[in-house]
Amino acid sequence: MIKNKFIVVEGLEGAGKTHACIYIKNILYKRYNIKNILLVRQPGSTFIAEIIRKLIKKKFYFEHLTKETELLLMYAARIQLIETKIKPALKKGIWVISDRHDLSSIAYQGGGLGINKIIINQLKLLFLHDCTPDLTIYLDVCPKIGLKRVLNRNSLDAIESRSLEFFKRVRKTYLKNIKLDQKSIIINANLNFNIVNDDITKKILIWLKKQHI
Ligand code: Z5A
Repeated sequence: MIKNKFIVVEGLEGAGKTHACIYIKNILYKRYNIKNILLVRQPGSTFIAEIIRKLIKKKFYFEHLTKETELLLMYAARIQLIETKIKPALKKGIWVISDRHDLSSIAYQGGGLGINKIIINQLKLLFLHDCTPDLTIYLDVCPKIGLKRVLNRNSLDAIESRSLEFFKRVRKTYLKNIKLDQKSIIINANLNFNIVNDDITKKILIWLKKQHI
């Protein structure tokens, strides 16, 4: 019997995560006939977590959202999603593909906003327990390219409007952490869709083979 997995896709905005999640779902379905797949995004994917998502993305001109509040809101949304959807799905043998997970908090609130890593790791220890991904796919895009893609799509939200320096720190933190993670794959997401897709296909097929799937 094929054991279901928890796959996470990470990267800066405009890296192509949303597209990659759907693409990976199709690989699992078309090549392995895996139909039970839950696609989720963070923050979001439950009624309450989607409300938190709206709050985080909104620009407030009359009050400043502190970095600690932002971190705790991200975690609140994450815990809500894990407890109500991800864990129950994994228990039932359903595959889960998540657009972002806790590495986003390390990269954005840790690297980007400068919150001490010890605090973020404490939250991880307290609330995530064994809910760690079997595989993290990091789509590496340089901030200028990623933001340009997002700008072409719509106006920027509260986080997307931060400085280029902020996103450079986020990327640096991503790369530092992902290189230490044995269960990860790095994709060069600066290239065009076809090349990115081919790289994802090649690397995920190798990984699936190693999992005896
Ligand atoms: N956040 C956080 O700070 N801490 C946390 O713990 C968590 C999240 C969990 C979520 O907003 C925000 O929350 C995010 C981080 C923060 N904020 N920022 N900034 P979101 O979900 O709206 O943002 P996102 O996760 O970055 O999604 P995105 O902007 O939609 O990016 P994406 O999913 O990686 O890309 P996409 O939707 O697949 O593609 C974006 C556009 O680029 C689209 O028009 C594509 O056609 C184009 N694209 C993608 N790849 C390519 C290539 N290879 N070539 C050409 N064009 C491309």
